[in-house]
Amino acid sequence: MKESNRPRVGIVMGSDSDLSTMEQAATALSEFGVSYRMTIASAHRAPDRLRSWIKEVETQGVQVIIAGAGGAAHLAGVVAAETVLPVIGVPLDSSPLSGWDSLLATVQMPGGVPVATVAVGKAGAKNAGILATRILALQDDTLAKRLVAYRLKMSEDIEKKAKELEQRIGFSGQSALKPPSKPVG
Ligand code: RP5
Repeated sequence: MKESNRPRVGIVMGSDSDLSTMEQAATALSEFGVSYRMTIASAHRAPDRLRSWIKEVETQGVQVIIAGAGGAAHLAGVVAAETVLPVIGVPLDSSPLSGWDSLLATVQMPGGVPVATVAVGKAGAKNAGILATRILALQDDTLAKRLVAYRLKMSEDIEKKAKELEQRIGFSGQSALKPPSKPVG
């Protein structure tokens, strides 16, 4: 495999129904220019496939694995049991319990088998991509610079939105943010 084609992050999810959420992780990685490989490999429905995918991406040079699953979400934990690469777990809100089940299943790992668990759902998937980039940036100055620029842009965006809001309301200051007073009667 050509060096430029080597994936640096592996993304795995338990089902194709997780894709619309896990795409957020892929988008974040793409924005920072981080190459990845993405697949579906359930811990429960296809454990052999999961095991061989982990071996494959390890051989390809992947340095961080992001695993997202919903319900009885053992995916990230099983990945962490099969590799010594850092594993980021994304609990998905795909079940009738709205992600409480996957949050607890992903975060409550036994000592010795760490999974860095991010927020439930889309924000978690996005943060998983950013966190993976931060891990890679420890040994990659270009990525570190992109992360600094990203953080700066976030705060500039807030500044811009605050100014727009203050202008729309007509004046700036604390009172602009007060809720309207209750109607009488
Ligand atoms: C989990 O079960 C998957 O990660 C998914 O979030 C959930 C439902 O899967 P499907 O029944 O939609 O395939 O293993």
